[in-house]
Amino acid sequence: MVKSVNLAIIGTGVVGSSFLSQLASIKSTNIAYNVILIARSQKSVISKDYQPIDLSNWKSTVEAASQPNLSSEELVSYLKASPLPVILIDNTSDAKIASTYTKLVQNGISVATPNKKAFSDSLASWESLFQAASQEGNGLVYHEATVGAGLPIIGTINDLVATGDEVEKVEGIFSGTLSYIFNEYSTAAPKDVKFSEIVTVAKNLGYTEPDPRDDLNGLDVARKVTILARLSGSKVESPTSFPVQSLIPAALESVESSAEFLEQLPNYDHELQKLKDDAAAENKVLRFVGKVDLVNKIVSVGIEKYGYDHPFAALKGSDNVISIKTKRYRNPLIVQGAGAGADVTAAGVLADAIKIAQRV
Ligand code: NHO
Repeated sequence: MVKSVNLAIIGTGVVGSSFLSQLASIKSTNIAYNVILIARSQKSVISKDYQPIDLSNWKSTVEAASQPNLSSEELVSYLKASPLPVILIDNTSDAKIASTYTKLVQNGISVATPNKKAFSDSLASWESLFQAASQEGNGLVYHEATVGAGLPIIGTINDLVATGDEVEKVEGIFSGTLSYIFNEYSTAAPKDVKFSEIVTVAKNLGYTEPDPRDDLNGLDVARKVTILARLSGSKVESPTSFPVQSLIPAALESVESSAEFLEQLPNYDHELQKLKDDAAAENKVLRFVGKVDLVNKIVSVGIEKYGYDHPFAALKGSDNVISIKTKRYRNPLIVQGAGAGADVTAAGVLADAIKIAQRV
């Protein structure tokens, strides 16, 4: 008999749309994935009798969504009454949805998500979520795509820890945007290019957030580092509880529009230029990295220098790279590849949903 699970999908934006396309073409012989709810920002398609929603024309189905979105309480009770095991797929960055995970999990509903909010806010909410997920009969929680999109980072660290290895140091480039900017800005072969020029190119290519300051402030990297630190055994309180270097010149923090910010950024190019020139004098490049040093108990996010022969110096495009040093891996284990983009992120979420479906 084919096993069946029900999926409730929240968010149909960049990642959510790619997730639905991948799900609609999935070739599974032993598990049927029935979608019972799809929620957009205001309206939902909800299968009241838990019969599968037809995904063959999912775009028009989603566009025609007419039911008001369920409140958190209504969502929990609707999913709890499902006759089949349920997985909630949260493809939003909504803190409110993230704050319902513990309740969902306590009611036997599993969660797969790229939404970093629930994993990088207070340590207390992380602990209560995973405490709930460890109880027999409760839902499971998978969040591979919260760091490095579809790259096997979180599953790898979880496996290392579960098999008794001890993580000593995690270090990496976790922002696709900042990876691109520094890979173009600071290179082994001399390149006469200004920081502000690269930021503008990245923005025009669509690599940055609508306001590039949301990439340059380092907070997205700090959230990812918080998650990795906690998985590795460090009780980091929050993404603001350790030093995070912002690449936004202090004077431009309160500039109103992103256009005005980009216009004024060239006035501050000399600040990073000096760092870049100093690094080049030592045969090194600059990279924007997150670090968790469990031996010396240091967590940080900011610019570091790496020799031309270091794996971080050879990075291309917007790739992510992570180096994990453990008791067993004296030479660090390195994972590298595309760490941003709709398809790889959605694939990370779908792979998590498949893993959950195999376990429930
Ligand atoms: P969108 O396109 O804004 O889509 C979110 C949708 O959810 C919107 O349509 C919004 O209306 C809807 N929504 C919000 N609240 C809702 C609610 N309560 N009910 C129903 N619908 C609601 O965002 P994305 O890009 O699709 O992102 C979705 C999630 O994936 C976010 O949590 C994001 O942080 C995460 N994520 C995205 C990416 C990416 O490539 N787009 C990545 C990782 C995680 O690998 C990526 C990455 O890290 C990129 C990063 N900028 C980098 O490294 O440089």
